Amino acid sequence: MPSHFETVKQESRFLRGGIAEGLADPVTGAISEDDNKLLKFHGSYLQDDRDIRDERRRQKLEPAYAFMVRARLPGGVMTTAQWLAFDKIAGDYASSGLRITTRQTFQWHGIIKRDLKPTIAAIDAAMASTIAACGDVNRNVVCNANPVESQAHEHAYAWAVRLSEHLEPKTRAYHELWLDGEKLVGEEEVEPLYGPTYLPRKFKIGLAIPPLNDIDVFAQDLGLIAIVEEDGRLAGFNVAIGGGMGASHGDPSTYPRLADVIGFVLPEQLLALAETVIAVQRDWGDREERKHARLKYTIDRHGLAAFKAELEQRLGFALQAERAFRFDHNGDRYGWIEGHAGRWHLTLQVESGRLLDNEAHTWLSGMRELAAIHKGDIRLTCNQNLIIANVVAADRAAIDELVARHGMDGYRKHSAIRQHAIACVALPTCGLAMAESERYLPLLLPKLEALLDRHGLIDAPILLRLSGCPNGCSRPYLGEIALIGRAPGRYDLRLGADFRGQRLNQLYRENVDEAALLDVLDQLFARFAGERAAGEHFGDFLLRAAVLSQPRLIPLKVSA
Ligand code: SRM
Ligand code: SF4
Repeated sequence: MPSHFETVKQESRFLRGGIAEGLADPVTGAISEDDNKLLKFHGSYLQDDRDIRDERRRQKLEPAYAFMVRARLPGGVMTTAQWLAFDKIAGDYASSGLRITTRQTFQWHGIIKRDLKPTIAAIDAAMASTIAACGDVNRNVVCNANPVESQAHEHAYAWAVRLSEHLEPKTRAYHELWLDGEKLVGEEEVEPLYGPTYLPRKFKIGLAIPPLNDIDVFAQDLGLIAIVEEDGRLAGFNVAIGGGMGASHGDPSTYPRLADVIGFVLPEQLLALAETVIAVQRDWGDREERKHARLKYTIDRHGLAAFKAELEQRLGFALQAERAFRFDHNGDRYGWIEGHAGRWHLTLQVESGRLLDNEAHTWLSGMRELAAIHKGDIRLTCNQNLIIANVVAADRAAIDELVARHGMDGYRKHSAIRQHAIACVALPTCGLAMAESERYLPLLLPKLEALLDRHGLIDAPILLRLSGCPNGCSRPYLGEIALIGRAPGRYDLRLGADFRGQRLNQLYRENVDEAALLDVLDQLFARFAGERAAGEHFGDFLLRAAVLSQPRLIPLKVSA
C-alpha cells in the first residue's frame, strides 16, 4: 500500500494542498504536518528552535516555530547583485545570517510565518528560485565549483543549468502561492515528467570534472563525470547512478552507497539520459516505505544490469563504454587560481558555511563591501566555501586587502585538518539531529589539532566530516575521519574513506564520547606518524596497516 505521503501528494493538486490556508492562520506559527511536507517542494521546512523547546513546553507555549528557506542555485553561481539581495533577505527576515549548504546553495533559518512569502518573493525578485530546493524531485544540480578554469568547465556549468531547468517541476502552484500568480481556473495542469505524485523520494544530480571530485560525484543519485579531450573539448559524460548517504542507526536495510559507473553519453544525450533515469526511478521506486525509496535501493532491489537494460530500452540507444578518468582529491583548493582568459578565482574557507559578523570575522559586512566593488561573480562550493570568481589581475590586491581586513582569509592560517572539515547544520534547527555538529566543530578542532601537532601531523590533510545524525548531510561516509551523532555528546566514529571520494569509510567505534574519541585517534595518529609511507593519506594508511579491513571496492573499473 502506498505510504500516507503518496496520498497527500496525489491529493495536493500539484503541490498546493492547504499551504495557503495554513499560512493565513494567525492562531499558530506552524502549518499542518502534511502541508509542511508539501512545502518542502517549494524550498522551505517548518522547524522549531530546539534550544528552547523544553522551556516552552514547561511554559505551556507552542514551540518557537520558524521556517528554513533554501534557494535553488545550479552550480552555486551568482552575480554580485544577487549576493546583495540574498544578504538583505538575511538581514530583513532570517535569524542567523547566510548559510552555505553542502550542495552549493544558500539557506536562511528562523523565518517567521508572516515573512515566508516576502522571503520567497524576494528570492524570486533576485532572479533565483526556491522551487524544488527540497522535496521528492530533482534538487539543486551541483557542479564543479570553479567552472571557469577552462572552457570545458564553462560548458559543464551550462549543462548543470540546463539540467536544472529541464527537470524543474512545471506546477503553477509556486507562482500562485508566493508570487501572486493567477490561479488556474478550469485549465488542465500536467507534470509531464513527474506526474501527480512526483518521485518516491528526493533525487540529486552532480557534475564533476576530473581530476577534482569537489562535489563528491559518487554520492549523487546521478553523478556525471565530464570527459574533457586534450584540446579542452567536452567529449561527454561518464554516467554513475545510485549514490546516496542516508542511513538509520541500527537498521541494516538502510546504508550509504557509492554510485556505479554504467557508461558514457554524449552531451546532446544528457537531458534524455537524466530524464529517463528519473522516469525509471519514478516508476520502479518504492512508494510504500520512504526509507527504501531512494534510487540506490531501487537499483539494489532490481539489480544494476536490469536497471541499465530498462534505461537503455526507454532511451532507445545503448550507453557507450565508460571512458578513462582519474580523480586526485575532493574538497576545495584555497587561495588564488588562474583560470582561462586571464581571470583569477579566490577560494575562501567558511567554517561550516555560516556567514555572520562576529569578533573573529565579519563575513556579511565583508562580502557586502566586496559585492559593491567586485566586477566578476561569486560561487559557492559543495564543501560550504565560497569563490570570488572572475577577477582581473589588477584587482587582486584590493580584494586581498578587503578579505584580510574582514578576517575572511582564515584558510591561510588553518591547519590542514581544519581546511578539510565539514559539519552539517544539526542543532538547534534540524529536527532530526541527535547530537551537535556545526556548533561542535569549533570545539573539537583545537583538540584534534593539539593531537596532530603532538605527532608532527599538523600539515597532514585529513578529511573530517561531522553529522548530527546518520542522514549524512555532510557526506560523512566519505570522511577519512567521521563523527555521526547518536545522542547528545555521543558519536559513532567511522574511519578510512579515501581522499578522492571513491571509498566509503567503516564503523570503528560505536556510540562513544569525546574522551574515547580523542583517545582512539591519539593512538592511530601515533601509528600514522611512525609508519606512514611518503604521501600516504590517513584513510589509505588505516587499510594498509590493517587497522581496518579491506572494503568492497566501488565499481570504478577504469580509474587507476
Ligand atoms: Fe540533508 C534532511 C540539511 C545535504 C541527506 N537535511 C535534512 C534536513 C532538511 C532535516 C529534515 O528533513 O528535517 C536538514 C535541515 C537542517 C537545517 O536546520 O537546516 C538537512 N542537508 C542539509 C544541509 C543544509 C546540510 C549542510 O550543513 O549544508 C544540506 C543542504 C543541501 C542542499 O542545498 O540541498 C544537506 N542532505 C545533504 C546531503 C549531501 C549532499 O546532497 O551532497 C545528504 C546526503 C546525500 C543523500 O541525499 O543521500 C543529505 N538530508 C539527508 C537525508 C537522508 C536522505 C536519505 O536518503 O536517507 C535527510 C532526511 C530525509 O530526507 O528524510 C536530510
Ligand atoms: Fe540534520 Fe542529520 Fe542532516 Fe545533520 S545529518 S543536518 S543532523 S538531518
